Amino acid sequence: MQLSFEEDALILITGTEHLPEWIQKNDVTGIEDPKLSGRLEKGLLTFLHLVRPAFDEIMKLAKIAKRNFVPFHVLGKVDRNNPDKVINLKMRKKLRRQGVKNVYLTDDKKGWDNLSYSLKKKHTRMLDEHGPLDFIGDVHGCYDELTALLNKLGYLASETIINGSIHKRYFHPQKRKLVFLGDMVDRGPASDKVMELILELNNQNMAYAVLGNHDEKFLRYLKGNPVTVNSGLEETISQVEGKSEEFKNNIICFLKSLPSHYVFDNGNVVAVHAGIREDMQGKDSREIKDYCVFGEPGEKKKYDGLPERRDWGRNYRGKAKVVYGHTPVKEPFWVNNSIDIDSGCVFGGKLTALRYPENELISVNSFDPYYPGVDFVDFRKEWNLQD
Ligand SMILES: [Mn+2]
Repeated sequence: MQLSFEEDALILITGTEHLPEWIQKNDVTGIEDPKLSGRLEKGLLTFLHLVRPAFDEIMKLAKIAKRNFVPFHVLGKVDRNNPDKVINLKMRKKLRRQGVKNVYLTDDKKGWDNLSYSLKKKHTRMLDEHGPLDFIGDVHGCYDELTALLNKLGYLASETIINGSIHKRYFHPQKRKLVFLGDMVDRGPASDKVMELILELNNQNMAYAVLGNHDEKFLRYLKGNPVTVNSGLEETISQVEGKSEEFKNNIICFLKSLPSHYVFDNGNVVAVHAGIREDMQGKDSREIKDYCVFGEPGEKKKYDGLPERRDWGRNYRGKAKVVYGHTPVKEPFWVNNSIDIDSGCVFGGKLTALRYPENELISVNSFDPYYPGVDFVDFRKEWNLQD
């Protein structure tokens, strides 16, 4: 039988004195090993071997896994003739009741010896994608500015006519690729055309995208879930009204497939909408998704009563460069190896791209303040930083 683990899982092997041969010894660590927490923080596959753990001990491990945002599995070899107090077949139910979903217990000796496992690749880890990459901040339906920016960045399109219809193929002479930082829709004049273009670029393996809070809400709307139609969603709805079901379904599929963030280039650069801590990079969980898409949960409230969620960069100490958007700033803002490149195009600012690895900023001024009245944030002033 073949089991399947996530690349960053913590797996408890129990009920047996000897580690099975199908486990890579390099991936095994002890509960007292000081390296354990480092491994979990980095999201490395980790096997832990405890012969007869107490139930509380297993629950403690489940908590540690949760704190590190990694999946937890319990693999146990059970001896039917010698029922153990803790490791027995009844334990499965008990663990599942406590929220440990991945429990594999067997009393089949042969089956145990012949187990094997495969690893599920984390879709947030794109370590082999070395670029060069062009990160683009919140587009918010600004189609004309987007095409102008792609032009300025050197993207070209060739047109061929197949069966009477025009097919556009995009390419960049330097083989560059695009990374959209979320909030592709809402507020602006042509979210429909922006989505159409990004879907096409993605189809042609020319573009990645991560999910933004506006995209997430638009997805919920398209799926027919109840949403409050405000903050520019009304524009997007009117723009996709009357479009084909196929087009809307393609958007649903695309948005559903978007990860909370991407880690590129051997872990050197991270793309995310609102922000991300170092210990979350390359993993995924409900909590990480919320953090990446909506920002750091905070106590401080904005004027409209919604939580203020933008302080994460101030405390960021990670090695990876983090490129993000979400909070409109007059000028892209570097702090602690992170950069906010949402320069508020839809509010009358500009649409900005960061070229990686060059670290060069390229932007196009907004053609029209489509959605005026939003305050640009000045992090320098807000955090009392020196120039
Ligand atoms: Mn946003």
